Amino acid sequence: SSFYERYHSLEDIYYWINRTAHDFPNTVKVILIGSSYEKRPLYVLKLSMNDNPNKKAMWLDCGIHAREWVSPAFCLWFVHYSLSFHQQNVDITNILDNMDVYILPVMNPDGYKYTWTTNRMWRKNRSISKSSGCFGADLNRNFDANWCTEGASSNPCSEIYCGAFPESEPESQAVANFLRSHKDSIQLYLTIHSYSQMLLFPYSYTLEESDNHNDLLEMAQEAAQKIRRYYRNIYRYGAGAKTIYLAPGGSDDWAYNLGIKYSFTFELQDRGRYGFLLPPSQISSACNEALLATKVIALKVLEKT
Ligand code: 0X9
Ligand code: ZN
Repeated sequence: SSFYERYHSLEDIYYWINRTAHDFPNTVKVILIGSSYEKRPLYVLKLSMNDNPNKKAMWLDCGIHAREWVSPAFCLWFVHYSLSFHQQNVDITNILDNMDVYILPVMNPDGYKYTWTTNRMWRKNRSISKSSGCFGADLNRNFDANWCTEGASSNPCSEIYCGAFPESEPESQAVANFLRSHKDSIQLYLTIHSYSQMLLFPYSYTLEESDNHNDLLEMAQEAAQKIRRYYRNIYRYGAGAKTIYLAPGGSDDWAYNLGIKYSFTFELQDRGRYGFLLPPSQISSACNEALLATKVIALKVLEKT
């Protein structure tokens, strides 16, 4: 199997980031956007195919939740595909020629490391709550979007602990700061999770529909249809709160309210047979599906903006 059909340790991913930037000096830049609770760097790769940079951009993050290993695998897959098939595949060429892409391969490096060394099923980051002695806040409950209401927990020992206050965690704060300072160029926010095979969009913190609900629905539907047609796999789609559950403080809803009107959470394979323990032999099909959905949605954003 190739490098991209395996899971990689955090150290390998840092090495890969460095090597990728080194191998493609004209198109890949590494941006340090902050550091984790345990002081690991949070690196974003910027793919920019033109000499004069695009005004439009999209953001892609992976690995908010530590145990969802196929998520960082997708970020690596996407970067590799983009660098290999620009000028070969019309869709990725069109996307990269018209928007810059920011990729954060591992938003939660401390948690990811912990799943490799100590507890494969860890979800949260690794900040300690002194009062309880429990570790970790759920970074996807820590954003300032109806923070810590129904669907999150204020108990530091819970798997869905919202943190002490919005953006209390250095990982979510780094992402929020970067998006705030680039919100005029970024039109599409994409965040990758697993598992359950869903294409979700705002809102997740309320049952109310977003302003451009029908646009988002149409985009997710086309992506799901293409996955069904080309890969014979079923993805559900819809607003988060109505499709899975109410869950406030998520990055997708926060990015949407910031003004990034195309905002999606992908839940990749599978539907529960292996769950978070998706075998490496399924990485390629999981990533190809997610890549197809990413292309469909990014191309639609280019049409609409
Ligand atoms: O609950 C979550 O954070 C996500 N599901 S997961 O199983 N990967 O944990 C869904 C996130 C959907 N979006 C928001 N809740 N904002
Ligand atoms: Zn997740």
